[in-house]
Formats: sequence, structure tokens, C-alpha cells
Amino acid sequence: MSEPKDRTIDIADTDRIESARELLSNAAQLVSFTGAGLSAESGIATFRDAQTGLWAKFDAMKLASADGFARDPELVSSWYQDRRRAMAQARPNAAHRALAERADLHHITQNIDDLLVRAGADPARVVSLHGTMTRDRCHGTCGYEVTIDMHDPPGLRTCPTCGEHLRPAVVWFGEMLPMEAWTEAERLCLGCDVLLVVGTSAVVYPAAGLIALAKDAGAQVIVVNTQPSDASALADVELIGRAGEVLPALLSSK
Ligand code: BV8
Repeated sequence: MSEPKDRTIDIADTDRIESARELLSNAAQLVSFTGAGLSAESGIATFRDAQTGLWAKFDAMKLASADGFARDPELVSSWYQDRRRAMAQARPNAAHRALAERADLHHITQNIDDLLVRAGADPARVVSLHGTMTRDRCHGTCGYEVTIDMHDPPGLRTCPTCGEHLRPAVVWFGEMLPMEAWTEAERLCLGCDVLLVVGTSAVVYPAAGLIALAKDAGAQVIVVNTQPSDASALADVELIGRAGEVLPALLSSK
């Protein structure tokens, strides 16, 4: 998907961009916290935006849940097949590249695409709170996992080890987040000077609670979003604009 032509940043934004750049240049520990809006300009549908959001076409809460999978495993599997094909066609956008180019950043993402790593971010510095669509795992307890060919994603099938269904290695609504990822995300938020919050409605918990955790621990919070969100009240600086336009201006070294 070609990235939309950038509009120039408004003068008011420029003042806010400067104060945000000031915060970033003084940061010793900089952490990004990202949501579906980071990948929107790569053509990956978000959960909430009416015109493109998955809510508009599906009840994502039902499909992205163990109950939904139990009710109709074929439907849920084909939903992920479509999303995997879309992800295989998607390319990292300017926002992914701006984040990836900052080797000093640690990244906490709610997203299950691999665009931040494909943009060049060090996988060891990316915490994927909600798992990844690039792998399937056993829905049972045997621990079997397998990497998926995103260009030719398989449909519903059973675990070769125990016979249970295989399902995407993502965290569904009502499921616990992976303990290791959650512990690392808490550690990063408790220790950062600046938390850069990008493209999230901040309504999905416990992930969204990390913003207040960082703030209460003394971090400055910069929010980048195309519209106000539940993160707005916690922002020290809020920049309303597309991530693909704002992040390069915010993070470039010049
Ligand atoms: C848990 C993987 C507890 C799957 C995802 C009732 C029943 C069950 C649970 C709950 C319940 N009520 C509340 C809960 C808790 C629930 C929750 O928070 N629900 C919310 C919706 C009310 N949370 C959970 O269930 C979590 N688990 O609580 O377990 C537990 C305890 C003990 C024992 C067992 C269990 C698990 C949550 C994880 C769900 N999985 N993803 C999949 O994707 O298929 S979350 C999913 O939603 C995605 O990860 C996505 O990231 C996230 C949506 O949030 P956002 O990323 O913010 O995306 P969104 O579309 O909302 O917003 C995009 C933003 O970007 C917008 O603001 C838009 O303006 C902006 N934007 C758009 N374009 C751009 C942009 N910004 C900048 N530039 C642009 N170009």
C-alpha cells in the first residue's frame, strides 16, 4: 500500500514537536508503547477506526477470543488467514522505520504484526505483549509451536503432538498475557524517562495500564495519535497527526 502523501505539520504542532524533541533528547531511557495505529499506514486494519477498523466488519472481541474459537474454529482460523495474507503484503511504514532507526529505544507493542522488526528493530528490544501472528501454537497444553508462511497461511488443523487444534500464537480477549513479556514491559515502564505512546486507543487492559505505571514512576509521556484517546489525559505532550508523518519529525537525529 503506498503511504499517503504527507501534509505539512501545522505551526502549533511544530511548537509541540519541538517540546517533544526536547524531552526525547534529554531521555536516558526511552521506551515506545505502540498499538494498531502504528501499522495503519501499512494497510493493516486497526480494531477501532470505523472506516477501516475490524469492528466495522467483525466483532473482533468475539473472533479474537477462546470462546469465539470454541464456537467456530473454522471462522476464526479463516479470519487469521485473511489477516496473515494482508500482513504478508504489508510493508513497514515511515513510523516503523523512524522507531527502528533509534537503536537506543526499547519497544513495547500490542501489535501482532512483525513490521517493527521488518523495519530493522532489534527483536531483543521488542516486547510483543499480545503475541505474534507469525506463529501458531497448540491450543492445548503440550507447548507445540510452529512458524507460519505468511504468504500461504494454513487453515484450521490439529496439533501433530497431541491432536488439539492449532491456533495463532496471540493473546485472545480473556487470556492471560505471557508472563515474561508482561514482566519485561513493567520493568521498562518503571525505569524509563520518556514513554512514547503511538497509535493506541489505550482501552485494552492490562496493556493500557502501562502508561499510568510509567507516568506514576516519573516518566514524561508523549502521545502520537490521529485523534484524542484514553492516553490523552496522561500526556505531557500530545501530537495529533499520523504516526508516519509525526515520528520521523520527532525521532530524526537532525
Ligand atoms: C486479560 C491479539 C485477564 C488478538 C489483542 C470482559 C471479558 C474478558 C476480558 C475483559 C472484559 N472486560 C475487560 C476485559 C479485559 C480485556 C480488555 O481490556 N477488554 C477491553 C476491550 C474492554 N483484556 C483482556 O482480555 C486481556 N486479558 O485481561 O486477561 C485474565 C486474568 C486471569 C486469568 C485469565 C485472564 C487480553 C487483551 C489482549 C487481546 N488481544 N490482540 C488479535 O489481534 O487478533 S488486543 C487487540 O486490540 C490488538 O492487539 C490491538 O492492539 C488492540 C486494540 O488496541 P489498539 O492497539 O489501541 O488499537 P485500536 O484500534 O483500539 O486503536 C488504534 C488507535 O490508533 C486509535 O486511537 C486511532 O485513532 C489511532 N490511529 C489510527 N491510525 C493512526 C493512528 N494513530 C497514529 N497514526 C495513524 N496513522
